[in-house]
Amino acid sequence: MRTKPSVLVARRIFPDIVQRLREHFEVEEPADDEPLPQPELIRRLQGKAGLFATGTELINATLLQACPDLRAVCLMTVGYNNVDVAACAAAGVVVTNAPDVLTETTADFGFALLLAAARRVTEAEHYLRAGRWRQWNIDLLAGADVHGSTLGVLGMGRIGQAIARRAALGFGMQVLYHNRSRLAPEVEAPLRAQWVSKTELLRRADHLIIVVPYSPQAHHLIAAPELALMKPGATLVNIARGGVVDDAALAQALATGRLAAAGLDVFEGEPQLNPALLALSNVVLTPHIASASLPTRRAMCNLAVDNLIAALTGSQVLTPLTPQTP
Ligand code: 8YV
Repeated sequence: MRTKPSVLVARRIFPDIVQRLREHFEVEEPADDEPLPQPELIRRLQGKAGLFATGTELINATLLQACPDLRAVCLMTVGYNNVDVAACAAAGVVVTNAPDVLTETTADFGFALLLAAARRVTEAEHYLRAGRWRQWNIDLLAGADVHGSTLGVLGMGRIGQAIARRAALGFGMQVLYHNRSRLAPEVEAPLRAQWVSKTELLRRADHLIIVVPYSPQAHHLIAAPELALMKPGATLVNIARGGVVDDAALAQALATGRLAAAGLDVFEGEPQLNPALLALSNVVLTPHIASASLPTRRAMCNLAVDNLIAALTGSQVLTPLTPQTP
């Protein structure tokens, strides 16, 4: 009998998804649900042909050199800034991510943060729970309108486009976007979105939502100089990656009232947070859950499993990041 290839599942996932993996592979599950530091990851990957990765594992040349049996790294995330894709390609290791399956769920959450920040939803709840609601006031917790305002989308990939559709069609917003490359006219037109320079985007947006992938070039793409260009009283939402926004500069802009509010799902150095953010009431903070609906998390896992099966049986993977051999 042929032995099944071995795969490592980096973090705890749904039991039935592990069961699916067991139909094809010898599976090692994590002993606990802690992120694996690279030396431990390397130790566990010895003799493994595949890795089911969850987005926080560091996959670089050091790991590849130390794990000669590794043939596939299949991420359940769309972001892959934790993986040196070029080094994997050079080592003959297939890398896949999980685009598309999380687009709409993540766009929903971007809107949830935008609405919560602009309309002061969590601040209002804290106020009420603290027993501070005594009477009606004309401007009690009054915020900014979302409908009919101007939305700036920084990064116009799949998730940016899903947000633009919601904004234009559902909320009657004017949508401006900035991306390194302008969308093709046939993609742009149904979104009713207009490409502008980054400076114009910052100057004109009532609400700015950040959806660019992280890369060293995107580090602190929004820092003090960019925040200074934004409209006084604007809202900022970050569902991209920690590090794209300079959190200290943002906290400062929120503390002075230069920006009215922010909604943040990702942070520099997460799960640690800049304490200045925690001290503010005009920021909605969530623990990197933009893709976290149960159906979507399951779809992300299943796509990673489909990719692992394809990669380790010599078929074409569904969503490759490394070049595929024809
Ligand atoms: C993940 C994400 O949950 O897919 C991504 O890139 O940011 C999220 O969907 C997160 O990366 C888990 O680490």
